[in-house]
Amino acid sequence: MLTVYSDSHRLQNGRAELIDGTLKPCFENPSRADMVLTEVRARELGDIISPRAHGLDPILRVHDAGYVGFLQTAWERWTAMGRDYDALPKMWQIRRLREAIPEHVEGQLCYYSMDCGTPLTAGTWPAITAAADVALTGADRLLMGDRAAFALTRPPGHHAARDYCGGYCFFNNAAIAAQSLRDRGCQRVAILDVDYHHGNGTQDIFYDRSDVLFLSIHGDPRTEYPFFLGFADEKGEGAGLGYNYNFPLPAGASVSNWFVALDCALEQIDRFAPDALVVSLGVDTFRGDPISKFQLDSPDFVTLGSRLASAGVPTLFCLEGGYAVDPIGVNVANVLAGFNARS
Ligand code: OKP
Ligand code: ZN
Repeated sequence: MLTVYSDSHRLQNGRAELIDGTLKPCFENPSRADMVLTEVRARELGDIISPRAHGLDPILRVHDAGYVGFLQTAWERWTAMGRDYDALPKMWQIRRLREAIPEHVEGQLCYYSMDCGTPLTAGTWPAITAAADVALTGADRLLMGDRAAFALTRPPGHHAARDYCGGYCFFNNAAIAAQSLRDRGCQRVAILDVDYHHGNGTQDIFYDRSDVLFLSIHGDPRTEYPFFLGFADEKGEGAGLGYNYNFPLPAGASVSNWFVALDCALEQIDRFAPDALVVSLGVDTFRGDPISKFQLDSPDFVTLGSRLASAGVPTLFCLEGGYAVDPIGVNVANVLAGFNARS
């Protein structure tokens, strides 16, 4: 399986996030991608190529133009005010506050953010456009007939919705790739999100559509981030009713229960008979993950890859979470190797 990788991920390098009441180094940092790339190389899983630039059009198919424009100009506007530190929002347009988009860059930062853990930095724009290109170049390969491709996307994307960032995500790489596959000939695309956290952004983007099936297995939002979405009764709306599946599992759920949920998801994917499958591949389901509470062990990721291959659908993997940095490379490579062995 081919890997698409860009060094530009390094440009997203936030300084700190608020953890347990104090500022700590960001969990979502460049070393994550370094570990994954090193392991993919060592295991000789396939060629590693650079992305091709696809421009903003495929991003604008998924994201709001005002939001994209904000991300493109925010750092320049932020620093023009004499601020040389990471931009983080400190309030939200919550109930009964005015809905108008503020003019001030700080107001806009608040308006377009879901949380305060997603630092907008000097290099955010080049990093997130490169990540979208990584995903889109992976999609190119499926359209060329490849059985599968791995888009080593960083920062991740699945919490980013049409018009907001959050959960370390700015552009929804998986959604951009899925939409691009639709626009270039695939009739039906399924997105399976196996990250520990619910893919609220991806769900939001495709919620009213029947051409993109979204399924997510994740920690129950009654106790886990992102708290406000990811419940089992969210089934889609309008034409999309019946094309959204959430499999929330209690924090601490066993590995066997996790794989039961995976089988349920695969059954729905089989029924949907997609032309392509996009996997939002978070490996923060690992038992040693510092911010998550599932129990998968490294060999379980081989099983995951193998089961995904059994769907028999051209598959694009997009990297999402995974914060146990030392084993992240092994865990991701295990998924890809398990897939390769079965396909
Ligand atoms: C991103 B992805 C930490 C709060 C949690 C957000 C988690 C984002 C996860 N005190 N911070 O889905 O892996
Ligand atoms: Zn996650």
